[in-house]
Amino acid sequence: MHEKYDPQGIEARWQEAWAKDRVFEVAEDPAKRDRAFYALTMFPYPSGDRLHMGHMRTYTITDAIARWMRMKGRHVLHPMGWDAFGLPAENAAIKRGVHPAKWTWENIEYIRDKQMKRMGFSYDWTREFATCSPEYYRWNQWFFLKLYEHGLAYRKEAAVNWCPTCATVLANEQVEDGKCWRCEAVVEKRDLMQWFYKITDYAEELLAGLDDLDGWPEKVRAIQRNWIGKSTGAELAFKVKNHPGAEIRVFTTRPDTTCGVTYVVLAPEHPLVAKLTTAERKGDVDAFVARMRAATELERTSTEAEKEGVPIGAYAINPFTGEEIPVWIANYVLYEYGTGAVMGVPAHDERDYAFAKKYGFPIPVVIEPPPGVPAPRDNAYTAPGVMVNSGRFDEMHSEDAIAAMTKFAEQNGFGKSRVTYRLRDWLISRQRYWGTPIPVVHCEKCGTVPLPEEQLPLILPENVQFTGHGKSPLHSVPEWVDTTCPECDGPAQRETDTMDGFMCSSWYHMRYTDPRNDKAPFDLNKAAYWLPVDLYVGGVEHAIMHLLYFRFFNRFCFKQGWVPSPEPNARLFTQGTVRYNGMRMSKSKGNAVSPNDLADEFGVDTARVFTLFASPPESDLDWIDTGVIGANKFLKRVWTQVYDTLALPQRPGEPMAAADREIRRQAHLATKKVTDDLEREFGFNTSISHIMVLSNSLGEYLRTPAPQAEYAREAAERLVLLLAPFAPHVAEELWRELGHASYVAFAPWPTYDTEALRTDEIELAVQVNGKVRGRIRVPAEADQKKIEVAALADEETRPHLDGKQVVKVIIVPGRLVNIVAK
Ligand code: ANZ
Ligand code: ZN
Repeated sequence: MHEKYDPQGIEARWQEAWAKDRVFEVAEDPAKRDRAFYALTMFPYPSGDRLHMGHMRTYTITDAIARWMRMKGRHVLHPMGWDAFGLPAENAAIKRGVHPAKWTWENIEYIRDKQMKRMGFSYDWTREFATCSPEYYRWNQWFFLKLYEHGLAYRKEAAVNWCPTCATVLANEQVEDGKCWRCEAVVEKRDLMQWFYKITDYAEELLAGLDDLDGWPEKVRAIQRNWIGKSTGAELAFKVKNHPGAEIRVFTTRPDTTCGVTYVVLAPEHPLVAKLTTAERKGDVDAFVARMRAATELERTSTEAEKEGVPIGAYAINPFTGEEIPVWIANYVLYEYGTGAVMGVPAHDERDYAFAKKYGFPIPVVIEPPPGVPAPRDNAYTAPGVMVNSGRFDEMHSEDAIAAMTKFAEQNGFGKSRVTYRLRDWLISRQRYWGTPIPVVHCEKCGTVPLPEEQLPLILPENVQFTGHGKSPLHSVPEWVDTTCPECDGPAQRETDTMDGFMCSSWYHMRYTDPRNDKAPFDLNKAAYWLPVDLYVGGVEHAIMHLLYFRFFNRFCFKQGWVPSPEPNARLFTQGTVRYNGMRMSKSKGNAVSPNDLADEFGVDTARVFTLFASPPESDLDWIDTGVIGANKFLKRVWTQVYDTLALPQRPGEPMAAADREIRRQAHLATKKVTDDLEREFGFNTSISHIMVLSNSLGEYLRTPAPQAEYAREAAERLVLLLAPFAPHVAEELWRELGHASYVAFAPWPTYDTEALRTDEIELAVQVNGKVRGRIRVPAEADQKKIEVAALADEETRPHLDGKQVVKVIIVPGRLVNIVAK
């Protein structure tokens, strides 16, 4: 009998057994279809930094759920893989001369073998893949071609970060405080032809779909709603004086304010700027435009940024009033949003008010506050009200005027109602090496030609130079770049942009359902069997980009009939961050707690239990070293208790005593509480504390004069079963010791007997100043305080206390309560 808890020994042994018996590998079994459960954690980027407990927490959360689901009889798919393309690999190549592939594969091996596997996560490792392998990224290329066919992939000019010294394009992450990460030269903007996915075509359905995602945190849905940013309003055309045929189209959410427009503003990039600027204004305007191009969008439009602009010398005509108003350009108008032009209404928009004050525009009021509401002093009135100075629309309610004026504009051919989204198309081009090559060629004769599917995968060449200078490293391989056109067989050049890494993570959940398929990205039946993902766990920092692209891709595939649901996952769980000494745990802050060190010192079950116990999974967690020791002591205690239980002599025929009834009650009560807490909100921390209570009760029971083997065993078995999702290795070991021949990982989750939960109650008489006034029923083990509260709350007794003050409550145990009142 090995009574000493030797975590490293048992952990290695059970991990080997799970692998040997392939217990977590799953296939599509038709008989289990209704019980299929797909648990997925956002897969890691195999960087040079090793995983710390902040990462491990996420995997532990999903693993605990996956294990719990198996015990509940679900058929669980729980995969793991590697989001393996990305910039750090390329930076390592530039800085240290290691090839990105070598660097990446070495990291994967370390993290998989020395870290993930050691934690005992119940993954089906046969489904593992890395997105940087051609077996995976060929399907990125295939999806690109499908999107292209559907008009959802296109090329247009867009700005990139450009380092003039290195003569190279920089990723956003390589720009630090506006300077190059390598040479610190000031970064410039350059326009290049780049590839985009037309996610804006899906804006409305991505927005509407959020309403049905009730398994997602409201916080994440709100972030996405805001990012998609739907605005309803009107597009209005302003004619331009002395420019017959020219029209400035503005987007406004407030067409009701149009009679109060005192200027019109174009974005500096707007094509009309060049056309409408007068000769006298050209110098100032060109200088302003150049300055704006150098600034980032954030700098230009942040609420703190001073609003500034210059007139271009042209005049627009208000389509409602016929008034002539000046045309300006200004920093705050975004070219990419709406129509890239706005009408300025100083009296009813705060930004316009400030701008008008600064540059001296008139501020005519066209909406009065409703009667009784004061107009603001020295500010815009932005709420609805009564229309004034607006001709035929006067006296209308301004909210009705929105529709009425839009209709008028429509009837008179100068406007229409319009919806705008803040969402922009997804720029997928990266001028880098370590990504999926975009499968198109550029032919002088045929233009842009997509590769035929049979030519996939288009393999990333290996022999490239990483200098950090000049064009993308792919340009250093002319034998790869120079090719023939699939259409005309003439000379052509390959596209040298690679795809954004988010492409890989947009459909990986589909690939896990059929990871070795070399005929298609996945088999439709397999996808239909497992999808949608039942539970997706990851960081809230992915609320926008990844989770939006993930939804976009899934919706695209759903439209083609490739996946069974429009949304990729039913439930989303975002875990809190792990802090150490008050700061977010990270390698760069030097406060990363290594899972390997914990495993060596305490075993991984301790690391898992502490991680889940220290705080609710959605909250931040403060790593406390003494807490780890506490978790370790708890497991040691459970260990000893199970062996003590096994050592009890059998005494058949013994009647059930009060202590026996109590330990049985505790065992069933813990079962109920853990089950309820897991069902409700993944309450791992409270679940573990219920298990601790059960362990305390078992300890007490074992110290009573005559504990019975039968009841101790029932409590011990439940202790082990309830602990199994959290501390799986300890649980497997003790389960075998308790005489079970199969894995606890698949043991049925215990149910509870409501009869066993009942406590014995006793009746007590309640006296007020010595006279019996009522009777109460309380649990036999109720303490003084509980009895007192129950007596004072008793319906029959209460009237006799009216107007009196309770001086003292005397309890005669088992018999009565006497309330002394004056
Ligand atoms: C006139 C007006 C009067 C406006 C008023 C508001 C209040 P959201 O809700 O964010 O969609 N706008 C339109 N296009 C713009 C652009 N490209 N760059 C910067 N601002 C732009 O905001 C829509 C409002 O933002 C529009 O309605 C327009 O100002 C401005 F009392 O038009 B409004
Ligand atoms: Zn051609």
